Amino acid sequence: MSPILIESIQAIVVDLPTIRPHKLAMHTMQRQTLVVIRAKCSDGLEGIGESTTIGGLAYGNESPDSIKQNIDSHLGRLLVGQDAANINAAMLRLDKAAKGNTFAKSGLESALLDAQGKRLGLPVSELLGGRVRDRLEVAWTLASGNTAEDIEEAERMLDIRRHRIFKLKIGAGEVNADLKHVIAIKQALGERASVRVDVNQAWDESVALRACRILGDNGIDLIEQPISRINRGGQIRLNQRSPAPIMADESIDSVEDAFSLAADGAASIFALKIAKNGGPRAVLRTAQIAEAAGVALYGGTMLEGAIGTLASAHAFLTLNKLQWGTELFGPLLLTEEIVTDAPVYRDFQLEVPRTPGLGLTLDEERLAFFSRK
Ligand code: MUC
Ligand code: MG
Repeated sequence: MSPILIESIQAIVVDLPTIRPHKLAMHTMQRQTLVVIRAKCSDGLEGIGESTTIGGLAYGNESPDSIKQNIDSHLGRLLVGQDAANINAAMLRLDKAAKGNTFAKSGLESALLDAQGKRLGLPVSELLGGRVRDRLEVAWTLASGNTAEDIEEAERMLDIRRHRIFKLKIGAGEVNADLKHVIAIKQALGERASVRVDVNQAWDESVALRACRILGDNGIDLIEQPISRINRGGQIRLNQRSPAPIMADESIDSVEDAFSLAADGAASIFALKIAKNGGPRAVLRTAQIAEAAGVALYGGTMLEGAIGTLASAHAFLTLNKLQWGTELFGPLLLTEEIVTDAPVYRDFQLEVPRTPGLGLTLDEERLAFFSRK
């Protein structure tokens, strides 16, 4: 039987409005830009994937424009004519020809998995070995930048039973003001919620040592990426001294980074992101390293829309342990959808479909409307 071939790869830049500005240490998002991948195959099936980052080049070293350019000029061409059903061979071909580019590779890997799932009539979670859960706990990020507004938003989320874990984005402001903001929110919510912070590398070690102690002593459950990803010695010392656990996010730019962080004891929790490892299969390699090293896991996001969110979710469903839940709330930050059925959030959890592939269908009209011309 002749193999089913990949016939074309398309990368489409899509700009979508958000429910409010989303304030991070390095950037304030006024909208979100997705790169949607379409992989057409010779059996008539199409796989969809997503390669999304935050704030152009503010977050990492790929931007929506560079992702599209590199897929159009290099990565897509390498895949055309290849066996669509052999995802190992396809991704190996990309890895041999292109260093890094994990965001672009993640969208491509997701699209190939979606197509293969549709072909075999299996959800992507089953292609990845099988799910051990059907739903995922989902945190919400409070990032309006205003304490009273954030408390109001958290209360609303608790009332409607959508979230009971809150992540606060800090680091842009003066440290004492940030600490006051976080502690006020924790005091307002008390034991009804888990409150965590993400500093997005904004502090140096001297600030972080004091701040982590204060946060831990005030009931903050987790501290994400307090200092630069480059300062490995500082990360190790903080991991030993902070009363609240330290999570690595930006420090993991590849599966190899995960290994060296684990070997050095530089974090006790890893944020798993398909975009930073090169896809749903690649992120599971980082998870396996963590599990072997006794590092706990959290299902992270790059604030992807429905496609990237479900590609992540299918992978996270297969993990033995996901001690810290997930933050797969990206679609809830957007006011518009480009798929026909939005992901379902209920009772603090995301429900992941059991339909073939990722379980999503593009809404062609909405996609055309929001695509960058
Ligand atoms: C990050 O650094 O974790 C994830 C949730 C959120 O609000 O921002 C992202 C990025
Ligand atoms: Mg983070």
